[in-house]
Amino acid sequence: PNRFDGKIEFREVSFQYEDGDLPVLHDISFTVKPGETIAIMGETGCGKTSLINLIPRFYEPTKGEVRIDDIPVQNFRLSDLRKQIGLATQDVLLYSDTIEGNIAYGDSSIDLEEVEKFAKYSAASDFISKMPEGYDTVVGERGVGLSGGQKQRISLARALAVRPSILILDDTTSAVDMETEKQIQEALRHLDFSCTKVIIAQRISTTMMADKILVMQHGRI
Ligand code: DGT
Ligand code: MG
Repeated sequence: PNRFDGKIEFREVSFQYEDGDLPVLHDISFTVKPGETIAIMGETGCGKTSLINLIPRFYEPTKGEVRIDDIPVQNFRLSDLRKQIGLATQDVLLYSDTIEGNIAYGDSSIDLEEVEKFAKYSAASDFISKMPEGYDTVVGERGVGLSGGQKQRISLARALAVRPSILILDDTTSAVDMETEKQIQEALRHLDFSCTKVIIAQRISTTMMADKILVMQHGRI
């Protein structure tokens, strides 16, 4: 399909890393309806990142099944599955490239106007426009240094720029202040495309507006 409706379903999913000696996810079942926002909370090490990594199939469940739009994820071609998922990972990776290049990374057909729009959604446009070369500023290993919160916002803009039918944010606003975060939450609610959101966060202020909050402990909901 060109776009997923965005229903996500976990059916009794358990998962263990191949080199691990214990399962890190136990019997996880939940459903997210198309367009809903689900938040995942829980102490460090409880399995949040491991759980979301099963959606784009970075790993396969040891038991159970993950479905999107009622189809098991392993039935999609990997490229078809992944191009519909916008993911901002917990460890932000910026390429040695301009800010524009970093945001448009997922799609070479995105023009500057679009890039600016996604930067606005992610509350990054203000600090970008204050940089000496704006969107042409080179960042990453060989470029100017950015703060943790600035990097997170660029990574969020990149995840949005593919107009994903599923958006996954892993601790993506942990390093931004509360006021900026509020702007981001507000923008996420008014995207100009339909999108199911999976948001991992520590702060209740980030997850408060979700349709559903999963609280995890020791690999269980
Ligand atoms: P966070 O990000 O600190 O809030 O923690 P979570 O909730 O994202 O935890 P997660 O899913 O990274 O880790 C869950 C458990 O799995 C924890 O005991 C560490 C272990 N684990 C994570 N990644 C790997 C891996 O690549 N290999 C192995 N063997 N274990 C891993
Ligand atoms: Mg994590």
